[in-house]
Amino acid sequence: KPFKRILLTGAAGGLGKILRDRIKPWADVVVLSDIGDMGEAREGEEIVRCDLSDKAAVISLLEGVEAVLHFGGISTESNFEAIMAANIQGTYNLYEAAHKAGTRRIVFASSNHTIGFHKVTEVLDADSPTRPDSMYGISKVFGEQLARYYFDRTGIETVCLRIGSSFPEPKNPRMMRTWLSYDDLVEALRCSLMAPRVGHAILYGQSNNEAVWWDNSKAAFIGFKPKDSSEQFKHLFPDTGAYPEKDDAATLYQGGGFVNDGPQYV
Ligand code: NAI
Ligand code: 15L
Repeated sequence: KPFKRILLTGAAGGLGKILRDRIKPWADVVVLSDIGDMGEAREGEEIVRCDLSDKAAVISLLEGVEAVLHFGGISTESNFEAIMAANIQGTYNLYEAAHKAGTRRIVFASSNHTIGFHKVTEVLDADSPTRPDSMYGISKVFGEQLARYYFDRTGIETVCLRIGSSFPEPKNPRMMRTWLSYDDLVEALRCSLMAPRVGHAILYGQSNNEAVWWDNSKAAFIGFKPKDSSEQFKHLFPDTGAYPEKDDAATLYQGGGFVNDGPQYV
């Protein structure tokens, strides 16, 4: 197997549950971690209940870990204090612990909400300016920048995977653009872990959908070629011919409803 020991944070979450079995072929031991219940450890697994905001616990969690899939944290908009503990303090703890442990590579589950306030008429690439649409999105921008800093200072490599919408199927017309199938998610992670050099990279996590907002050509060295397409779900969202209201923020911006979530500023 390519690795002796890898760590999946957020293992009790929606994506963590899917990834748990799919990443097993990549390591002799997969360490699964979350604050939530992960059930019993199966063969080749170790389970460590750990709050990412607890620095001492995260330092011992990383011991001997060669690579990390960092999926733990708050995954939608919330209050800043909660996001600060789980996503900002938590991701800092992870990088500091990875540095101490000699971990070589991290795949950071970043999000399209780092760029959610770009309009749906724009096409973005890895160098487009961030434009977060929420405190949640801001925490992911922090994670991406932290990863860049740790690469420049310590050489830990990170692929920041800006996941679109990774669910069994798209739930609305927006997700026809942003959908990332579970198979393509696993392939993006495999490529991100196995590519010989990744440095600090930004990779958009989207399937091979018909209409897309994100161009991955600047991350071609990772070799990610999505195979699925949201077209198979086209029948779920028939075109009514009606145009969205011109002031409907959720259809004007790539972040969709996130641009309206949370506190309103007047
Ligand atoms: P989820 O909310 O189902 O899973 C997140 C997990 O992190 C949960 O099991 C939760 O208990 C754990 N967690 C939260 N705070 C923690 C803390 N302080 N310490 C330890 N664990 C903690 O979310 P999902 O959908 O599985 O997403 C996983 C990751 O991927 C998240 O980081 C999310 O931001 C990111 N992502 C997911 C997308 C999707 O379409 N599912 C899209 C973009 C990003
Ligand atoms: C995310 O970042 C969230 O974690 C996920 O629950 C979805 O809302 C997704 O973005 C999305 O934009 O569809």
